[in-house]
Amino acid sequence: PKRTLSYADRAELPKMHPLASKLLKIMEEKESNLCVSADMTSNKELLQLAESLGSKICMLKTHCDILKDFSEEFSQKLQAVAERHNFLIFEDRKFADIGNTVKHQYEGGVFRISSWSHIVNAHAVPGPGVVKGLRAVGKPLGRGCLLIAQMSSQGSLATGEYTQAVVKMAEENPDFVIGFICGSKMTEKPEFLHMTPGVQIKAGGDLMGQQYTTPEDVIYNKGSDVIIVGRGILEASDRLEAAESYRKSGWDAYKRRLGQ
Ligand code: 6AU
Repeated sequence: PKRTLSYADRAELPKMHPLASKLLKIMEEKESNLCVSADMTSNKELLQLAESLGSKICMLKTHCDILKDFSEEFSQKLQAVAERHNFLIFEDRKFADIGNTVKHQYEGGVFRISSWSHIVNAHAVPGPGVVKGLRAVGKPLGRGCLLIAQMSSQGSLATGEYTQAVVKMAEENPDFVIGFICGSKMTEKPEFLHMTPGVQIKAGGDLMGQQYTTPEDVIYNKGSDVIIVGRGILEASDRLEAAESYRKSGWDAYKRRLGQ
């Protein structure tokens, strides 16, 4: 077992970011470390998915720029579903520009991401200015950010020294950076959350470089905290049944990690 503290214990740590603490409490309460990647292309489909899987997940991840009919009304409805089912919203925007530009991309434009998404992610490639820009918008709203320390895709350049520099950037900005997108545990500091995409019940990949590992491997062997699952659930004939099966696998692996 790579981590001995429970999600509930970590939620109470004095230096824990309030948003990360909220997520950990949701995870414990719903017995779910599952984030569904809702990669849908219409508002209606996405809202239906959020409604039907809401009870199984701690977080719902969106790509708002693949929705053909995104609207403010949609984002309000999504927030209402998230409140009703008690999950957080994570817009997978992968910001990667200078501080001043990401500030505008986060706050404004058509999507007004900061107004509805609890969590966003960013590449660290521009340097700490990217965090500064996002923080200027997100911190007053109680939002949080994940830095992309590693990627699940084949041939990813986010490795080695780059990954280590991302971890350092997160540790230097704990008032806004709440964790990582990564394949395995990046830091011993229990305040940081580790979220891992590229998860399916069977290891493998797709035709465009995505690589999959299992919930058990991610949570038990690699010491990550949250599994992010898209097509493993979206392409199942019964999505609810698939979501329950990922929830259970992720939770069983977590219990095993705790030695229970
Ligand atoms: O389960 P899938 O392969 O259908 O979907 C995985 C989801 C997609 C990707 O955009 C995203 O996870 N993702 C990310 C994230 C979350 O930042 C990083 C990464 O390295 N790999 C990855 O697949 O919506």
